Amino acid sequence: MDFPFENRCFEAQEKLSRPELRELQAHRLRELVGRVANVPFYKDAFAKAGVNASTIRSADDIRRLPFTTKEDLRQHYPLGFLAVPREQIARIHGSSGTTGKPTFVAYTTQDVDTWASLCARFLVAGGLRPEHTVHIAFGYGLFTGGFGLHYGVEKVGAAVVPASSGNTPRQIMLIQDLASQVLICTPSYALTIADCAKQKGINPRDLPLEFAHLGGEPWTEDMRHQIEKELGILAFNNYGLSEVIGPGVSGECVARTGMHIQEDHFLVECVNPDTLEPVKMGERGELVFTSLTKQAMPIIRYRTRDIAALDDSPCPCGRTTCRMGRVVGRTDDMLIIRGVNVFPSQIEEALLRVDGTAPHYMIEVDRPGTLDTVTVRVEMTPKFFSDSMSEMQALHDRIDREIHSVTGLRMSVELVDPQSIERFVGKAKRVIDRRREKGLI
Ligand code: DLL
Repeated sequence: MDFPFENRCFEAQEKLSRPELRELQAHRLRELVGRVANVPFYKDAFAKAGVNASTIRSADDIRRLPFTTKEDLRQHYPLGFLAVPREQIARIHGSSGTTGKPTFVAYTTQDVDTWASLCARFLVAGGLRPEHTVHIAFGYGLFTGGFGLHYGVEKVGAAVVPASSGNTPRQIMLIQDLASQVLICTPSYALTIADCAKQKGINPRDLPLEFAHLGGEPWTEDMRHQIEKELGILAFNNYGLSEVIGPGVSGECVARTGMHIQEDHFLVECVNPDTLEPVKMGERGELVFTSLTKQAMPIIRYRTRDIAALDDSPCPCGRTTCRMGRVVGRTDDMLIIRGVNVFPSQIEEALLRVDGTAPHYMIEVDRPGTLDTVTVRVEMTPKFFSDSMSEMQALHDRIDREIHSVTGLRMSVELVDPQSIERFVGKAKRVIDRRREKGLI
């Protein structure tokens, strides 16, 4: 499908020459180091490393600065990383911690405005125009997805339908009745919408949607094809995390060859998570971001735990910013099964290669004796479900082979009824690790 918009809408800072960009980054980094000098964590860390604003001469000097981890943020709960007086805070969001308390992030009025502009930028890069109506099905709350994208869409001048999450049948009614052309949510929720439409007897391809900006969780290229086929749309990927700003860190342009990182605001590094040394351009590593322009709670060298590769080759769209590939997993999501490293996304990739399965699955890892076991429960599509036993066995064997070829491991595959795996309105949860519950890892 051809993208229906020309792609000439970008800001000058998205196409700086590399030396110009590095100079701007150096300047902003120097200012940043000065601005956070009174944050207790950075004050101590800078003193230990013997750095201050005057020692920052180039963007490469980032490597002399300390890393910041989620644990550091937890230790300074709730707002110990604040770099401005409390009265300057205009907004507080929180990251979706799976356990315990959230990690809070604060914004000044100017931060909120910068954030909106960054979201607007990637939305425009992926085709959003003022004449569109945009359905946002991200939760509005502490999570940065809803409000972040909301203000971005407003900045572009398009109409927002702030549907928030939940009640999928009602979401479908809103999309139909308000004729939204653009959908904003997680990739898994886009599929839930397609599923629910089918159950209501509506062909999801007949919905008015033309394209979607999806993010907030890992997904595969096969999942993109599935979403595009089911809903008859183009699906764009965008990435971000609360600690750095929220959505707006990077997003795909119409060329869809990786997500352009908004490098005038974020300095990116890709490091080996064990040695913390930079990996070669194009190699996968852990992404590390420094927020160069945030005022309320800037962060230096934040270790995201997200594994992806960077790509600095020219993009046909004309933007000169470096792109990041899909996040293949998180260092803390990586399963070590009988000594082999496996990301849930590899299992998803294998499942989506097999016709007859739906992209709804759950991975359960256990260690009943001394060996790890993995059970992959995967939904069959309704058509396959009604077919003969021998066809089901063949389907089972195909999945088994694909998983083995992608991961190198044998896993036990269970085909389950259509609609029997839980659907998620926010981020999908795909893994249950009983070993963790039993205190074995
Ligand atoms: O998920 C921010 C966001 C909202 C981004 C909406 C895009 C759209 P957190 O809740 O802090 O913030 O979770 C951040 O989600 O470290 C990644 O592991 C994951 N993530 C976000 N976007 C993507 C993506 C928001 N496009 C964490 N692909 C990050 C893969 C993603 N993983």
